[in-house]
Amino acid sequence: MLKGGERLLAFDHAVEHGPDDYFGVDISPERIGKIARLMDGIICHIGIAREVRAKNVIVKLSAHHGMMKQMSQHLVTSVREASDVADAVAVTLYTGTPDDGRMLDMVRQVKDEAHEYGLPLLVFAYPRGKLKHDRKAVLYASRMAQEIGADFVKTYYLGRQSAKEVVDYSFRPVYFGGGDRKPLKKVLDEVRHAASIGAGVAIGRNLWKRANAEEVAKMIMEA
Ligand code: FBP
Repeated sequence: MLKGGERLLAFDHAVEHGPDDYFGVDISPERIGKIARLMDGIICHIGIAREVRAKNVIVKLSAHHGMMKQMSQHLVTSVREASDVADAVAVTLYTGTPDDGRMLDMVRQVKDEAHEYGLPLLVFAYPRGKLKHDRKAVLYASRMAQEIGADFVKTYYLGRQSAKEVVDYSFRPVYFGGGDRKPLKKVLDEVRHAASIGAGVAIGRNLWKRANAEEVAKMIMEA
């Protein structure tokens, strides 16, 4: 059961980003599952969720894919379908996009159904467009997600000051994403900092893209 503060593997990139992210990397469910089991759990889409076992399986119900013209997320999995394998469900809300009103409707629908099934809802609160990596936009999105009923929120780590602000203004557990490939020392520093302010992490590319991902997973768990 998710409590907050966990160190999770994020693996939705084969949907959200596409081959540019994973070409040449072993993303078999066997390898992804192995990495997830070294962590506190995994956030992934239903296809992978059916193939892996982990302490916490958080099924992402909404998707955007790299060939879509519009920055929007659409429901691709129902709560009922996810409930066979999920410990929690997740949707992404892209704030500041032309379609964000519809994504708010999606949050309402999913939240209602998830709670009927006794599943907590994690909202990826992600500003998009010019404000994608703007401190105030990240703070706004993550606080708003909680006020509209998210049980957990995940957003961008934009440095120590921003992360602290996000947590200070939160009344639900926060997870920070890992972001694009960066030096391992930086990843571990961010994990430590997140933990020091009571937040968890959900790390994707900085973990599964590394040839020594299993070793890195252990380092992240021990950091
Ligand atoms: P990363 O650690 O690879 O950034 O993964 C975390 C994550 O939240 C993924 O779940 C998601 O696909 C990605 O970040 C979103 O990143 P971006 O904003 O670059 O599309």
